[in-house]
Amino acid sequence: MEHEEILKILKETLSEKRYAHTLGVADTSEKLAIAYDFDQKKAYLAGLLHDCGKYLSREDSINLLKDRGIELSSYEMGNPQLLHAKTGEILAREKFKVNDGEILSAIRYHTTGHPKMTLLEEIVFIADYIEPGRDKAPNLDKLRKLAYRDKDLCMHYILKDTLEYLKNRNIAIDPATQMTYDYYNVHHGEKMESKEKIKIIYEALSAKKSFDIKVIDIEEISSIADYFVIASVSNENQMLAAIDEVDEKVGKATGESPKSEGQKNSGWYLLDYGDVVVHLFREEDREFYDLEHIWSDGKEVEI
Ligand code: DGI
Ligand code: FE
Ligand code: FE
Repeated sequence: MEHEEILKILKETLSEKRYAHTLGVADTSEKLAIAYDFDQKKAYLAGLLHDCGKYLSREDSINLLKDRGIELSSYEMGNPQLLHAKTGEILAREKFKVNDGEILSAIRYHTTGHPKMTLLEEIVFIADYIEPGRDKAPNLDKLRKLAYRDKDLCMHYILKDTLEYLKNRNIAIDPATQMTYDYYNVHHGEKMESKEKIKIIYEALSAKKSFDIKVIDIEEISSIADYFVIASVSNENQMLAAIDEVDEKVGKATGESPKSEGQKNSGWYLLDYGDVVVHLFREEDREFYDLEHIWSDGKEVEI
């Protein structure tokens, strides 16, 4: 369905306030998509439709969901707020003719989230919270900036504030929301640990004259590791010194020893810490293997 037609239907069915919010979420989703290298059109459409189920009454929502054979938890039965995510998915598919599974699940999970969300689900979830029309939540100024810098930390804070809000008002917390918070809490913690480790590696490499040090976040695109650290050395001595220094400093800080691959006297040596993999190259080999190019879908991290 064309955007114009979607906008027309949304304008007719949603309240004026909800419609303005919808445009804000679509717009913010598009901006976040640019920041995180995601399909902007898809993000815009997901944002546009995320609350399309909102106009249905509690009764109509329950009937629609029952009719489509969708089970409802006691939390959903007790909190009409929670129903519009699932009805939204149905309406997006049936009324607005969306058949993109990524968009549909972004709508479905936009209220509670779930552990390990997809990038589009995170984009819509964050946009829903920070779009310009929102003014009630605490920390909005901070979150509006953070969203573009560190989405995982932003997810963590949004969920934390949401849980706090629900607790203060004695509103039942859906286990899905709690599980989402728990996931981002740990996940963010793990990322912090990786970043600490990367700092130590960076310092060790610099101290031994390695150069052109690059850190690439490959978490979204590979299960090999979360980060690659790539560095160049000029000769075999520098290679040996860099390997020893990284091994020693990380070992001291975390107690870990890396799995290693490659010959120390060759042009490519690898220290694998699981979450972080360090690639040491002689200059000419770095050019030859061109890892940066192969992993160019990853995001470069500034140290
Ligand atoms: O539809 P919006 O207002 O734009 O935003 P939303 O879909 O995130 O819904 C927000 C509402 O949902 C807000 O009042 C808090 C509520 N909510 C989020 N998680 C839970 C929840 N309500 C309950 N009962 N339990 C939850 O876990
Ligand atoms: Fe919503
Ligand atoms: Fe919303």
